[in-house]
Amino acid sequence: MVGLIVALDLMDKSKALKIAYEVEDYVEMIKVNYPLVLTAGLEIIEELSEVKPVIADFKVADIPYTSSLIAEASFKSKAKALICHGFVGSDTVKTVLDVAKKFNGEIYVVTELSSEGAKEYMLEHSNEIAAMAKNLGCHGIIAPATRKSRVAELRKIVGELKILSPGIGVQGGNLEVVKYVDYVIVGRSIYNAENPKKAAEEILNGIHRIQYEV
Ligand code: BMP
Repeated sequence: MVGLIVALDLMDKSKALKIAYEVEDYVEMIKVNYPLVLTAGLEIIEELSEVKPVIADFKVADIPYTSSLIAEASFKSKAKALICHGFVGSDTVKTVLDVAKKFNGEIYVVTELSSEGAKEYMLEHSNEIAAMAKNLGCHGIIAPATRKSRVAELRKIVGELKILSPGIGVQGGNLEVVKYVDYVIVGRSIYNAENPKKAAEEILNGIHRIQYEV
């Protein structure tokens, strides 16, 4: 069954915690990124972990040594998973994966961003990045809901690896992508909604409707 991940890109710790508890029945995981961690501190990961497993979306993109420290800090803070860029190459990805293994954690690799700029440089190597993530034994990839046909292609490359797909709603992607993915990541359409709980419920219902369409 395709699951929903809420992205809490908020700059207000109490609002982030409030929304996390409101949507907990509808989401499988919570994704945090720099906006929240830079304002609320790394401890927010542990606090949100009380609600659901947390993915630290730090889009790691550094030399292996520095990346290993970022991974270590993330997993020590109780992150279940860490997102790493793939364009940096296999040495960095392998290094963070080795750290993840020590903590029983997971690594998800960005193939191509959901934004337009990805077409300038990332798209050209996205298939190779996906293959690298699979060959190294990563847990999955991040692939753009804004380009459904690309996600279909990436699915063929990664096989059983998990695909987490952002870009639905404000970025213009739609739920049709659920045919190729394991999770959709949704931020603003949930946390900016008048009723985040209802928004999450509606998105999850939409996911199930499309998933079970014949
Ligand atoms: P929103 O639904 O508000 O557009 O949020 C999408 C989330 O997914 C953001 O946290 C963003 O950083 C992340 N994301 C993305 O949008 N596209 C990508 O290619 C990779 C991401 O991690």
